[in-house]
Amino acid sequence: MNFDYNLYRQEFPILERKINQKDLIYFDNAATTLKPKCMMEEMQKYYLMGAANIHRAVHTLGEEATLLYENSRKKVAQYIGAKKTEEIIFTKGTTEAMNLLATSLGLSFLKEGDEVLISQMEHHSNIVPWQLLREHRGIKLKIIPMNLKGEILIDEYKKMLGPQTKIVSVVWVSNSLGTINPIKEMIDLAHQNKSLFIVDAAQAVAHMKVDVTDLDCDFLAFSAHKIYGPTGLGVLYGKEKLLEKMPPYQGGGDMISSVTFEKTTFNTLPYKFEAGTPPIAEVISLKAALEFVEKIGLEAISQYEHTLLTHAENKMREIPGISIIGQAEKKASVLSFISEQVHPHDMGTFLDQEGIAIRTGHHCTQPVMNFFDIPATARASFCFYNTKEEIDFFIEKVKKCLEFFA
Ligand code: C6P
Repeated sequence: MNFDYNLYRQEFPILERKINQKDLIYFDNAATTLKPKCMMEEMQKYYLMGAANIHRAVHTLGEEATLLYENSRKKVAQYIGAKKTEEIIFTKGTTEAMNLLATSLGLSFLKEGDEVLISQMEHHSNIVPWQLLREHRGIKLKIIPMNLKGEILIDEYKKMLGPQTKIVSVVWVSNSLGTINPIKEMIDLAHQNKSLFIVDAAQAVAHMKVDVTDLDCDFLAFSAHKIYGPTGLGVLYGKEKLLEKMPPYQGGGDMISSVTFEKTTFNTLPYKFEAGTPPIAEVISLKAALEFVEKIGLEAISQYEHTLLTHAENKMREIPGISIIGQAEKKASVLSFISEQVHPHDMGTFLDQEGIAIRTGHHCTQPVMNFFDIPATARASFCFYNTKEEIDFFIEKVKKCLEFFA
């Protein structure tokens, strides 16, 4: 396929940087993507020419800012196929979205003995909030197992669904293994069992089409910074009829309809869940990031990234002593690996000297590391501004690193 990455690389000035006197090769896209100029221009425009608060002022600047903020909500709704803007809630990130759900949904829908199913490959942000709820509510947390390739065992999942299963919450694309889970099939099965389904789309949203209406998920969360947007911002999609029934997660300005010392009534959706002054500049600039991705086209992006991943995996398999962690049939963007001789942190430090940024560690998925009985992996994660030439250079340096430590 012909994908002209040079067209898009120009949008990322950071790619001109030298790191340790070498051209930067950025392979840490799963941690956070680089930021395009078009997104930063929107943020700068707001701060320099329009920095008013939203939903509060009658003056022109306030109305302009409110319009831009709400236009961004419309963009997000359209981008993920939500039917209504009321179903889009801005949060601090995927993590906050998960905490909101575990708290608000947990406290309103769950009682002692109810079960929440999560998978073996969840990020800590889809484990710990449920454990906190378990302390308060006495719910049961059950773990859907996976195989050694890093694939969820669907037959086991089917068996685990039962009358007590109230919520299933699963990652769509694993950040430490790259596995693309069969999320639609899992949602259908949960719904046949009358369970609600939450999708962690943090690693999916920049790499594949997300359509919440087609998926029919009840909730879906992602972080703006993983899709070329700003940090400190996330999105929680929820079905309106469920969000309506849920209590607010935080109290403060903007989320109320009226307040007296005796009683407070709450604002309508989505404002009920957006207490206080939100990250206005970030929300406004997310629209530009999503439009940028749409301009390139998700179909083209995912095809191109797939060729990068296949190329990298094929080359990696040729290196003696290296094992790829996460060998699912369906994968996106992530290549986790370990070496018999070199600790991942040493590998990361060595590669950094060559200008290559990868992530090393447990990737906030310690249960995944425990499952494979390893302390950490080295992880290269790709996106559309990466190239096969960068991968070839990276592979050469991985080999050099092994030689160095031998
Ligand atoms: N994964 C990584 O390097 P926040 O931090 O709220 O933006 O996203 C949390 C999160 C939730 N789910 C998945 C699948 C994720 O990958 C992440 C963030 C980063 O893999 C930082 S640990």
